[in-house]
Amino acid sequence: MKCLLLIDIQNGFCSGGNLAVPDGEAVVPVANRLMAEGGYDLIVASQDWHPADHGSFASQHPGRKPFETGTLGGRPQMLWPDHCVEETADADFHPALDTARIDFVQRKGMDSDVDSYSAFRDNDQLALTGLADYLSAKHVTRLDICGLATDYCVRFSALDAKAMLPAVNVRVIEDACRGIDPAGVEAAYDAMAAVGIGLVTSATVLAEQ
Ligand code: VGL
Ligand code: ZN
Repeated sequence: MKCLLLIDIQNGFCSGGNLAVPDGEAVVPVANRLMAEGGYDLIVASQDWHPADHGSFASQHPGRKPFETGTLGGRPQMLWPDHCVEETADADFHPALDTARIDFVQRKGMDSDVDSYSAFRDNDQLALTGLADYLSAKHVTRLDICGLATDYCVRFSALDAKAMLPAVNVRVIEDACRGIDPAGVEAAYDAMAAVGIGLVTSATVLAEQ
């Protein structure tokens, strides 16, 4: 079973969103083409889905500003602008994303007391979302990952996929990802390569058909 995992292709991470990733919406047509022509048996999308008082928001830390480092649950935490608040337009998938092709949506980040970059588990690695069990039950053997943001949720989702599903061939589709910080993107790709996550382009994936 070949699965495509789309990470957080939401309004909040695209132009006009509360935590806009530079050029974030550029991943939408690539993701749509991959869903339509990539030969996937299963398509899963993650959705950052925070309560309005989420502890990763700078607004919850008096005197602190977005993009400063604070603490959450005793761990260093990048403080973000309020983003992807549940049931708001910021948390919706980008309107041009072909959501009719998505088989399963994995929400994450609902616990105010811990952030969850990965679609598989919280940043403290305690609570699991259940996505690893879901993919195992579907007998997924190849997992291709793309979306937003390369240096946060794509990075930690890919690393967790590799760690939690050791039998699965995990790849990241680079031209279907965009990141927040160029140095962070480079570090993310280095960390992925170091554990054997394949880096491919959508052209390579489409040519496999
Ligand atoms: C993300 C920061 C905070 C992401 C989510 O989707 O990469 N980044 N929440
Ligand atoms: Zn978030």
